Amino acid sequence: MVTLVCSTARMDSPFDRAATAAKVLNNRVGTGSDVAVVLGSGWAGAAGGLGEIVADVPLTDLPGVPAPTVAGHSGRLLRVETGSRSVLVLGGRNHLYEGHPVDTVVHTVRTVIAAGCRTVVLTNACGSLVRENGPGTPVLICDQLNLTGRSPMSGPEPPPGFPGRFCDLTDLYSPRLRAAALAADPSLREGVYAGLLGGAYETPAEISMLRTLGADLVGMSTVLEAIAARHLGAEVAGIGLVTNLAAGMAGVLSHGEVLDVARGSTDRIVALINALIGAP
Ligand code: 8IG
Repeated sequence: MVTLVCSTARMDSPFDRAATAAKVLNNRVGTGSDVAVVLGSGWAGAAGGLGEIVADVPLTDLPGVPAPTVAGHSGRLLRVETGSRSVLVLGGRNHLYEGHPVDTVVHTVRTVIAAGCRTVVLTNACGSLVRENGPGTPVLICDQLNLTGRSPMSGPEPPPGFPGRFCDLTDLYSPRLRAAALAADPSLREGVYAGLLGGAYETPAEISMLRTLGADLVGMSTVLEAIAARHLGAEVAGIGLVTNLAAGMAGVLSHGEVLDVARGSTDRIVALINALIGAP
């Protein structure tokens, strides 16, 4: 009886669910991918610029991935060959504000790492607290404030064979990858990304608070995926594409404008992703 309970708990671990999804992934698109790129709202146009698309399946074909509910995500999982790297491009993500638990939010990132990816590039659309970094500016994420009140390292201790939960986040965003991006695009700005639960955008008072806390960018994604990826030993990079100045700094915020701005910046962000993944 006791054994049965334990083995059920073991099977139920989010890490095991990711391993199961990784087997399905490798069956569908082939093994040997080295890099995963998660595309945020409005970034879908970047996928084709990375290389030759050799596989294209719905993200929801992976067990445990719920359908995305947010406009601006393709919902596709692509395998792209750049010449030097084999890249999994995730055209969408699941957010806390959609009502998903933290393990669901980080499931695709854990899955691509279980499938063999050692580098994870997280992209998003976000607000900027820095007036000089206006709409259309990509900002390299150098560090983060996880203000979601959640962590992918909460819950039962990771099962045997996985690192313990108390992972070091000193170099969460890889200094090596940041240097590569800055070498390729010396005018690139860096910033601290504050990740909130979201749903609604912030109030101006909340933006003042976030500025005091050291935030340069604000959004509703990325921070949990970054922690989950680093915990599993991946090298992590992040790029926030500013689509609006944060609340109280300009007019009112609308998701439609967000998507328009993102589409206009495709070439620069494709070049940035290529620099991060070491592609020609
Ligand atoms: I795009 O101003 C985008 N996403 N929290 N605040 C938050 N998320 C965002 C914002 C913003 N803009």
